[in-house]
Amino acid sequence: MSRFAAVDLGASSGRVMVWDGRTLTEAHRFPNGPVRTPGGLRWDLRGLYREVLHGLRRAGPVASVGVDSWAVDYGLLDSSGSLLGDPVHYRDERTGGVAERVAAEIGAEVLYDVAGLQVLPFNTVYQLLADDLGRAATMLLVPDLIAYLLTGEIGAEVTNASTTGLLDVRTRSWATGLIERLGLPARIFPPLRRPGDPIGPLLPEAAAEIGRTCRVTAVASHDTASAVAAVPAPGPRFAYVSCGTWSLAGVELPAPVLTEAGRAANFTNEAGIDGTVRYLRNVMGLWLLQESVRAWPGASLGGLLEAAERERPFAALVDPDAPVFLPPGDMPSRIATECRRTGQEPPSSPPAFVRCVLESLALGHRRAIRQAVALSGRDVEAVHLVGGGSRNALLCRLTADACGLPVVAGPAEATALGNVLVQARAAGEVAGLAEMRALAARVEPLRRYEPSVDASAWDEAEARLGSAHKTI
Ligand code: ADP
Ligand code: LRH
Repeated sequence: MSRFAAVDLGASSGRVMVWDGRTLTEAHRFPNGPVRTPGGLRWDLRGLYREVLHGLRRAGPVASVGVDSWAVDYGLLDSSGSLLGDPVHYRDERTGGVAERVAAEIGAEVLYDVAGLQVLPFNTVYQLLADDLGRAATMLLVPDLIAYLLTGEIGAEVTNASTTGLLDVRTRSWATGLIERLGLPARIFPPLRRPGDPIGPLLPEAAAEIGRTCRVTAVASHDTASAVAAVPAPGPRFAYVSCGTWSLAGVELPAPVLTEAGRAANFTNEAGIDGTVRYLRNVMGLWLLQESVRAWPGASLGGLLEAAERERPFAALVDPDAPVFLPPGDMPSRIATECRRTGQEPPSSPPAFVRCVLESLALGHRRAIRQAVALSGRDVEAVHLVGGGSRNALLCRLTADACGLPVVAGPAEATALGNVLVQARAAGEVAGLAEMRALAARVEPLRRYEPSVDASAWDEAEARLGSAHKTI
């Protein structure tokens, strides 16, 4: 068995992981997050690239490396191939009002009918419309940008391209008609590549930094697509929550669902591997917890979660998807304001805030999964919760109770696993998606949480939250 490396850039941390055919080992982990600059909220691309090189140096010899990251964000290259500034962070405010303007001018249903994408204010299409593209020759999504720095090759991997809002969901090619209609320059959209396609060998400069060479292979470069590829489900009757900075909750389907009901519920049809569709909704995710913890100097996540276990259930609930939670900033005070606005006493201590966040998130998971099932007709018997959130036992238990379904937790590094398994498959060392999933089921012990028998408390909690909230 060859060794394969995954470069997996999450919104809160990046890592380089190595797969040897049986185990996944961490070679390097580093923090990631937004940087406030005079030019807006941005990602430190050069810093990230430096960490990637360092991680690949530590990874030792590998046959191939694949790169995945969070979706939607991009860098622009000029005609000489130089980067025009650091990528803008999707939580930057520059897209305020753009989605509404496009909906008024063209019609949200026109975009949905072509791309099948949920409306999130930061979808690439809205970012591009808010950007200055005058000097841009090429738009590269973040993983494609890292692959470009490593190899000099230009391309757009299709799973992540599906998060732009500009990929035709039926043909999986750039939606040229829509691009033209929106007045975006067709020249900036590079040729598409698919998971498993070879990208190229390392550039000599990159190989010198790493101390050896290898090839770079396209993977499912949208981190959520890689995570779903590594959901350790034995058959098709599963829902998933890919739970990290965001919770991506939904089902895997053989074809898109482009109904008006799905659009109204803001469900997305993102591209998965092998022509599958990730029919899901974004739930605000552990961002709510990360940003809360950031506001409490000296607090430890482990201690807070333990204390949250003992807090009174359902003391306060917020809609996790309220747009007010999207930007960075003081999260506890925003949660408290939301509680007051909805006639509830705000939590009075950090553990009480954590309890409020986790119960609210579990309700968000319930709402998304139940809607995914109803809108797609897919019958599910368990929820697979993968990603860093699978290490949060309280969240897993609350999600099982809220959904009324067993939760199977793990792997925590599903994204990196999906990344390396696609490379192993491209190298002919793994047979197909079913074998990938069987391997994913064996990398760490999976934890199973059975739902409590009495779901009435969650029905009441959902009724309390109401359905009239405006969500992201
Ligand atoms: P991303 O890829 O979006 O950066 P991850 O999948 O790495 O996110 O998940 C990060 C989140 O996982 C953290 O914000 C934290 O809430 C949760 N997490 C990670 N490790 C643990 C742990 N040991 N216990 C509880 N939660 C954890
Ligand atoms: C998760 C994720 C998600 C996107 C968001 C921007 O990391 O890729 O699927 O919606 O980041």
